Amino acid sequence: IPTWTRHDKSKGKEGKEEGEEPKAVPVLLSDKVSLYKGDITILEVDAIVNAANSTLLGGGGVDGCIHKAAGPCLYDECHTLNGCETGRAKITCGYDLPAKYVIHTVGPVARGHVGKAQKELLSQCYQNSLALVKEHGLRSVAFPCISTGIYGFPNEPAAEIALETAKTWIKKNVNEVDRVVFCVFLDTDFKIYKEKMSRFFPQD
Ligand code: AR6
Repeated sequence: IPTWTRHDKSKGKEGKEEGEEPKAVPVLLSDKVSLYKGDITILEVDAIVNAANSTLLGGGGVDGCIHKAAGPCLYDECHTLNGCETGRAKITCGYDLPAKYVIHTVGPVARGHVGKAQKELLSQCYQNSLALVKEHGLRSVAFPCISTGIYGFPNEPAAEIALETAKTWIKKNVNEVDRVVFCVFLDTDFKIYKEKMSRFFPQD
């Protein structure tokens, strides 16, 4: 019997027949993930993830958008954090964002070349961000396509790593999270994720 369970929706409101104990059936991992194309700063989730740099003091890309939308208090809090190593993650409040928290992670610089070390570091970004979600009792989180902009990690392998890492983590921590959103910004990423999500998170 799998460790992740849910009530069977086909068995009515309470997920069970009259007088019957609810049956443990496997949770569909696809129920826990979403693909969204657009600006991550408008998402009303418990946490959005920022693709930051090791200073945590802002920059361009999604980092710039998040700081602009969150307001100057985000910078002030980031200033107290003493930076962040590549592959690690740190959490702050969300301030003026609809998201309650921002999880800042630092992706590897790839500039088109991906070796084993960069792949592992990118996977660590997702793992360490999800670990903070669990540690702080958060239920929903949205990820941008970490490292695939200014840091130049090729889009397709980056998507594979994001989906594989999230899948493995959700399987192990299925009761710890309600929703993981993959927030893509570019048409190319939307196409890549749409195709790959049905493979990593099949509907049945
Ligand atoms: N919402 C969602 N995704 C976005 C947004 C947005 N508002 N804006 C851009 N993206 P990047 P990196 C996408 O360059 O490669 C910063 O200067 C973008 O299209 O933001 O990890 C930091 O300070 C791409 O798909 O992050 C670092 O110095 C994805 O976000 C450096 O850039 C990531 O692109 C980090 O580079």
